[in-house]
Amino acid sequence: MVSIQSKWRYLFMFLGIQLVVMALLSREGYQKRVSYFIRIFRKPDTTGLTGRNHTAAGIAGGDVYANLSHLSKSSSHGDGMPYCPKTSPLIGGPIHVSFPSGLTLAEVQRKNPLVVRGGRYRPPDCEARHRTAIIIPHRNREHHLKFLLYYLHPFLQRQQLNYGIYVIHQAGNYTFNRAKLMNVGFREAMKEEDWDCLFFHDVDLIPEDDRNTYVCDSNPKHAAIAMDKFGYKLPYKMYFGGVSALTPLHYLKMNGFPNNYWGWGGEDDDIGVRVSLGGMYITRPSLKVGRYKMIKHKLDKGNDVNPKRFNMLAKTRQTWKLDGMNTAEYETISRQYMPLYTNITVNIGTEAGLHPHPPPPTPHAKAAVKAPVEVPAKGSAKPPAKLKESHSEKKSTLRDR
Ligand code: UDH
Ligand code: NGS
Repeated sequence: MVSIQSKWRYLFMFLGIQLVVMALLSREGYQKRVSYFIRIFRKPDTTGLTGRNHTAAGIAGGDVYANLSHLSKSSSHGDGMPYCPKTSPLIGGPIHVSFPSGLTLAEVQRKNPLVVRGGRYRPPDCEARHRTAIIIPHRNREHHLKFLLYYLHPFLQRQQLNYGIYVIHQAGNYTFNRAKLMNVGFREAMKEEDWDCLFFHDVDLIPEDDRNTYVCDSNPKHAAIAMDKFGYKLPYKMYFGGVSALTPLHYLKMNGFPNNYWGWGGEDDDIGVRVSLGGMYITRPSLKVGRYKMIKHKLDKGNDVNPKRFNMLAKTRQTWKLDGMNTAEYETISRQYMPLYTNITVNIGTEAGLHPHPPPPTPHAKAAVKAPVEVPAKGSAKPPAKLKESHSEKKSTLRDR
């Protein structure tokens, strides 16, 4: 019969072996699995002092800047660097997202010392396996942009990506056009670098889990599958809004995005339809990982609901080859390499085109033209109000607030 004493001995021996196995696994690089077991035995932290917190759905979130402090500027970027591991060891899972007042772009810059001019980054200690461009359509959302940059930079660094952030800023006050700005972003980003993946990213969506990797799949990916505003569920099966990821090949196969959705709504559904018209299908991360918090806001001035969107959507099958990347016309007003992003300000025109013809003169105006008038002095005539040359537009670029 086995005595109680020897039972304890066997139990201690068993636990000892477990510890040795865990130590060995940890040395071999299985830290994630080991830390999973450790977490099971550890009591949950309730103090909140470690930067952990609980989101509305009860998932613990860590500080997005944890894991990054050891990366230093001094690490050299040589030719013979090894590739980064397939799964980044810096990934930590759920991220705590909040929007404290008083955050400045200068503070975001200070917290991201390895980000260089134009919002570009490469891991300092290994050769990135992926090159990802983030394209953000933008107008009058500087406050949201600041928060997105605060979270996105460390999020992408934890994924050991070679990345660049592009803000595509619509000039003027004419109705907003999200999808056309994405076409601009695609073309302008690809001019600069051979990106292998492009993330089309609303400015007000903050990712809440860094296992949602900003890397492309073999088919177009809808990353924002679980938003807080939809109760962390997909609102409908074909939803393709918020954040999506395409390779340049995917983008070209579907002729990019439509240029003719002016105002709110429908353009993301059109893009979703284009995916299947281009012979592809939508992939998604899991609901657990593809989580986003939206910065609350109302519908913007200059982005009224588009009443034509349902009629247009009904015709995507007929229009997708005639309107898209192949017909995207715009004028680049400025390209600024800011410390945390590249800002591209563009004139995308209106439904009537880039330089719509002036309306025909009214009978009253015709009469005025016929009447003999005094000839203005040389040089006093006003130049046409072309956005490209407009000084005020140049001034409307983003600044630290
Ligand atoms: N955006 C701007 N400025 C604008 C409008 C839109 O930067 O003036 C960009 C921004 O990146 C934003 C994205 O376009 O995240 C999408 O626009 P949105 O946030 O207005 O769209 P969303 O559907 O929110 O997320 C709409 C709020 C209420 C709509 C109710 C309609 N029934
Ligand atoms: C659909 C819109 C999409 C929009 C989605 C979510 O109805 O553009 O709602 O909207 N499609 C049409 O209007 C045809 S949201 O709840 O974010 O305001 O993205």
